[in-house]
Order: sequence, then structure tokens, then C-alpha cells
Amino acid sequence: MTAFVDTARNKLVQSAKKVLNRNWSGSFTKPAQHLYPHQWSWDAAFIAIGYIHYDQDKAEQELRHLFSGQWSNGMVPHIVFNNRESSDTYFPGPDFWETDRIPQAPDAPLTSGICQPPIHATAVHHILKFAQDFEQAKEFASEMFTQLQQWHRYLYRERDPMNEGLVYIRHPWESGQDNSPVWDQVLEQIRLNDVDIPHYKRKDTAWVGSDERPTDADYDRYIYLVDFFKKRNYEEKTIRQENCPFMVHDVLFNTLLCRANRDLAAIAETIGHDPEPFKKRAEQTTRAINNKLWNKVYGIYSDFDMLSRQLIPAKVISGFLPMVADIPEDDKAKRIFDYLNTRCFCRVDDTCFAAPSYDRSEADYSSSKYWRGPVWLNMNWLLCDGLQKYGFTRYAEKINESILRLPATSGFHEYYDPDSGEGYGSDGFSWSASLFLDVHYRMLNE
Ligand code: 2M8
Repeated sequence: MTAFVDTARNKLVQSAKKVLNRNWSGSFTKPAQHLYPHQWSWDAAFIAIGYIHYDQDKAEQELRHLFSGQWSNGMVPHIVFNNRESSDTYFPGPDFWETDRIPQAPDAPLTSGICQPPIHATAVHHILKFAQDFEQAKEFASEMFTQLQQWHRYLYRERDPMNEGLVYIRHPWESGQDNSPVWDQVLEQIRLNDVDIPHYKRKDTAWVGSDERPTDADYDRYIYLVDFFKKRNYEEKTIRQENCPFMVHDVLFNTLLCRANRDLAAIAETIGHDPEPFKKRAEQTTRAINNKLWNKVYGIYSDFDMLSRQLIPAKVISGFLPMVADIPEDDKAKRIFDYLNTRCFCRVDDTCFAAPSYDRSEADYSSSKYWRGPVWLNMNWLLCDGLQKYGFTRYAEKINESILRLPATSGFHEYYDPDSGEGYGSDGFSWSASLFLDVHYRMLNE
């Protein structure tokens, strides 16, 4: 059935497509014009998820381009640099990463030397599900299948040395939630003298106010960590053995890996391969997340700091997200929902738009500061999917409506005030446009 769409919505659909067109580089879609002029890993997946509803070739191209930057060890880098454009508007660019001297990195395109949440098999599965041309999508999924397997194998081989079923991240950027309160404690432990920090100049604050971005102290640590990896030639074992000061079992990263394993199993079934190995991996990671990352005091999942060997007590939206991979048992899901549905986040009957990224009752909550409070559409898109799986339908509907209403209120911003809907960060932000389109088209064809 096709639902009726009013003129205002139609206009917004056109604007969303314009955002993606404007951000199109000729071979991939930038997250935003100036602030993010290259290709980012999980952005590419969220962008493909929107494209598939009206431009299948672009959806496929987005992921193909990202995987052209895959390292020979299987790692999918968090940035694939735009070679045709100078990286003048972004720091750190390829000259700082120096991955061109690393044998496992491709000669072209140039890339960063860390990764981001593995949501790519989920995007390929989405393409299979919503493709206009299913045969073409099957061919594409077959083409991606080996690369996706290599990506997952890299994670379990290099980032899970004890074979626990949990992979670690070693930089806040790897989580995708750069200045989340989750990292505060861990970053504080990294005590730096001036001589430890390479000379650098931030470029992000030329485009977005510094009150909406990470602090300079955060940046010093981000850059110190990159330098730490670079000095060790990005060799995982050396990075580990030489006391990497940031090693975390992140809830969202592992949840998305678990979900990606389930989606890879579904892809395998569709293209005639054995799904069992991926199902087994998903079960192993499910068990590990439940055993190690469930925080029974808060009633959500929490990250685990591998250095202090403790759960990190930060009440953030990613703690709800294991629902997206069918991880919590029903009693845990009920506790998660009961917390989400309070004023600390957003009650289903209140006028707040959607779930903020951080508990509003915390003293350092901010409705405008990046990953420390504002609403992010990608996190809410994931949350909505998880809530639907567990039958929390009314809340899921509220989120879908907000994904449509927030851009109508203030355009396709990077993040939004949970109450007023005011947009912050970059405007013309690609995944806000693509996830809006995904929700729009799915509702239209329901
Ligand atoms: C933000 O992260 C980059 C570093 O990777 C940055 O601030 O320079 C994050 O929001 C991240 O999740 C996102 O993928 C990236 C591009 O949109 O920007």
C-alpha cells in the first residue's frame, strides 16, 4: 500500500536528495561539505541505506568505494581520503596518518589507520531487502561477501586476542561517538606533557563552533593516540604489547558486529553459502556482551575499560542498543525500556523528539555538544529497529516520526536539541538525509 504524502514532505524528500547530491564527490558521498570532505566508514553504510530506495547504483558504489580502501589484513579504515580534493579543510589528513608507508594499506586510495563500527554487512543486507533490481543486488552481495568476511575476520583475529567474542577499540574515533562521556575517565588517565603531543592545528572549529565540538584536551589525546599507532607502524600486536593507553570493549561496536554477523548469515543464505559460521560468531558475541557488558546497577549495557578492568559508568544511548542485535533477554530489554522511557532520556508521551545521546539528569549533559547530549538520527534509527524487535512499537513509532520531523524543523543537521529540535554541528549532513529517506520510503510502502 502506498501512503498519501503531502507537499511539505515531498519538498523535504527533494531537499534530502539534494543534500546527498551536493555531497557526492564523483565516486562516494562526503558526510558534509567542509567539516568532513572525505569518505567515512560507518557514514558510507548509513548513506547506502538511504540510497537503496531510489538509486541502487549509488548505494552499491558507496560501499564499493569504501572497500577499495580495505587493508590487506582485512581492516576497513575509518576514513578513505578523497584524493581529488586537497585535505585542507580536515585534520588529520593523509600526511599525518602516513599510512602510505604501511605494507598492508593500499597504495590508492589513501586511508586512515583505525576503523569504525562494522555496520557494513547490515547495509548490504538492507540493499538486498529493498533493491529495485534483486538480481543485481545478489550479484553485488556476492561481490562483497569475501570482503565482509575478511573485515569480520580481521576484527576477531586482531582485536580479540583472547577469543572472548568481544573485540576492542583503541581510539574514541573508532567508536564513532568521539567525545562521548564514556571516554572521559579513560582519556583522563592519559597524562601528557607538551613534548608527547605532536604539533598540530585543529581545523574542525573553523566550520562549527567550538562549544559544539570536542575540547582541545580531547583533541590532544586523539592526536597522541594516532601518533602512538603510527610510531608502531599500525602493528596490532606491538600496539597491544607496548601498553596502548586506550583499550575498551565498546557496547555499540560489539553490538553492530554481532548484528553484522547475523546479517552476513542472511546474506550467505541468499547467495548460496553456509550461514553457520556467522551465526556461531553472533551467538558467541551475544553471550559475551550479556556476560561482560550488562550493567545490573543501571539496567543498561556499559563499556568495559580493559586497563582498569571495570565497567565504565556512563549513562549513554549506546547502552540501549544491543536490542538491535537481539542480545538482551526479555527481562533485560524491559529494564532497558523502563529507563529509556523516563525523563532522563525521553518519555514516549512527552514532547521531546527522540532519545538524547546522554542522560539529561547528569550534571555535564549538554543539548548542543556533539556526542554529549544531542539527538543523533543514526543512533535513534538503530534504537527504533531494536525497539521494534522487542515489541515496543509505540516508542519506535515516535522515533520514526521524529526522524521525519527533525529535518522539517531545522534541516538536515548533524545533531539536534532533543526538545526544541534546533540543529547543531554541520548542516547538509548526509546520514541525516539518507536515514530520513529510508524512514520515508519504508513508511510510504508499508
Ligand atoms: C565524527 O568523527 C570524525 C572523526 O572520525 C571527526 O569528528 O573528525 C563522528 O561523528 C563520526 O561518528 C562520524 O563518522 C564522522 C563523519 O561524519 O564525524
